[in-house]
Amino acid sequence: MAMTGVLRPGHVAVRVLDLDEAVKFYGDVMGLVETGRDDMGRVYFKCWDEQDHSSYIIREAEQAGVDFVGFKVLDTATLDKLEKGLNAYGVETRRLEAGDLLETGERVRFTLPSGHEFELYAEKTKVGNGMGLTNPAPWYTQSEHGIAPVRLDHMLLYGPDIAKVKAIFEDVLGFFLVERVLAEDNETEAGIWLSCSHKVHDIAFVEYPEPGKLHHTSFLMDSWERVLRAGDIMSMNEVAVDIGPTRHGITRGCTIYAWDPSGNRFETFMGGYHPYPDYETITWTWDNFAQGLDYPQRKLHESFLTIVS
Ligand code: M3P
Ligand code: FE
Repeated sequence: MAMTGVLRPGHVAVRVLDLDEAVKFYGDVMGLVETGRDDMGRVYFKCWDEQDHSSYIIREAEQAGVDFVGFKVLDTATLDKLEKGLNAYGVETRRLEAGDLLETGERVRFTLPSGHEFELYAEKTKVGNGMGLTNPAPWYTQSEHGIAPVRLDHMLLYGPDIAKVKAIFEDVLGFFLVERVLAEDNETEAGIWLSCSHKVHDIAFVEYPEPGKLHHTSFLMDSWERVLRAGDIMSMNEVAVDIGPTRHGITRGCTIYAWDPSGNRFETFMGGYHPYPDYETITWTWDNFAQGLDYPQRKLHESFLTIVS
């Protein structure tokens, strides 16, 4: 697919209850690379194979959860065009100045009907993946440190009015609907999986009465063995695991879900398939949702469906 508009999830800013504990967890257990700290007390991380400065940003707060999600767009002309498109669609935006987020250009911020703060940006300093651009090695020490996901993959957000959220993503931001889960009425969408790329999803939403909630941030692993190794590392470090290792019916992703020490759920994920924008949407009916959630066990895990941060 020729990718010319919104490229990918670029960063997510998450609140943690104890910064030192979180820095240890994300640095040593998750194996993310710390790339900076700012005067607002935020700590910046990236996954080992990411080229841009940062993708996972934490700050200490009274409550866990997500502050904002940022998607990278192709260039500043695209940023301007998408901002105009949002405004014409009735979505109010504001600009956050370059440098407000370390090594990141101007951001166009808006609030989704689901209550999430969402932003687009075109520029972030490229720091490289540590292996250079000439005759690079396939991996290096950082790729073996801790769980060591390859990159930030997607996030699942819970909030109200996902039909309106879907309209913004489809009509203005150029995403397409890859999969959906229907509610008990077999008509209303209870969950939507949206892609702006060749990935099986770049972001997903589940209908939920409370606005602005985080279900999970997902990190890409490059093999099923690496997902199992992530599970080993979780156990060695007494990380609270929610479900898995297993496979979703939805997206066919292979996965483990666990919580960081503050109660923010994360996913170590691999697999799925590679949809094109002309693919037709796959639908999961309510009576089959247990398979959608956990294909081998066919189980509606209570904790997975009810706990958000
Ligand atoms: C994923 C995924 C639900 C399924 C979630 C699926 C909420 O997180 O990565 O495909 O049932
Ligand atoms: Fe996921």
